[in-house]
Amino acid sequence: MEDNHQSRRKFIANAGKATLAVGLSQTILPAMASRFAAVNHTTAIPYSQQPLPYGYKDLEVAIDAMTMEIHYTKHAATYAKNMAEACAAEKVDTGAVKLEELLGKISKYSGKLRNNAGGHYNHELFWQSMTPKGTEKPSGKLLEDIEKTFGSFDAFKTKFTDAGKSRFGSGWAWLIVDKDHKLVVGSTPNQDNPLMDISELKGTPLLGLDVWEHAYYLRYHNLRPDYITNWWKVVNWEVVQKRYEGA
Ligand code: MN3
Repeated sequence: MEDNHQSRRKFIANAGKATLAVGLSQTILPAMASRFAAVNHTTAIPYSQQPLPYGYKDLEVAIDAMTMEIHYTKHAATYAKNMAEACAAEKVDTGAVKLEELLGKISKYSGKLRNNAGGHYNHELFWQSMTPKGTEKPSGKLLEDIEKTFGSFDAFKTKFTDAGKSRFGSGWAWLIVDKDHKLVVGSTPNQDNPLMDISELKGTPLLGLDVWEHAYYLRYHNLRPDYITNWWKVVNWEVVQKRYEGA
């Protein structure tokens, strides 16, 4: 079982490298790319929308297939497209400046770039942070530090859930590592995020939750707290742990 898992991971990693190397992701390998997307969770998020690492219906325990499809193909795709337009118009050299660096000096750019680069980054992080094989909690150093910082894992969950519930209007709830390498829970409005120089909450995102109505309205209607409660079932703690190790 473990061997299968290992070799599948290796295959996924290699398939991803090959796909990137020859640029086939948009041409002859779309099905493969969407099923075996290679995601290096500790490196930068690219400027283009990446294939989902699961199918639209695979997170049904928390998010319905139609919401996933519309969210990914319409909302998130539009952020990526508008970000590209704004980068071109504002002469951002996307080959030289990482998306994370751009967000760090976003106050120098337009509102269009702020909203759409934020939207793109946030959604890419969000898709990676979920899995059909969600585990109840992380392990190792991350779990230890969460317990140390917030008192217990349940206390952390409550704090994060409250951050999402109480974010007025649209926005995101976050678990981040701040500049002193402390774990912090908070939220940001609209498509802002903790990498932005204009953000009150500042640090490296480990886990982000989209609390815009488009993320849950079809199934949960006005019941944002129910959406958050179910969302915990699909959190990819393995990915969050890797981000923590790399932060
Ligand atoms: Mn969204």
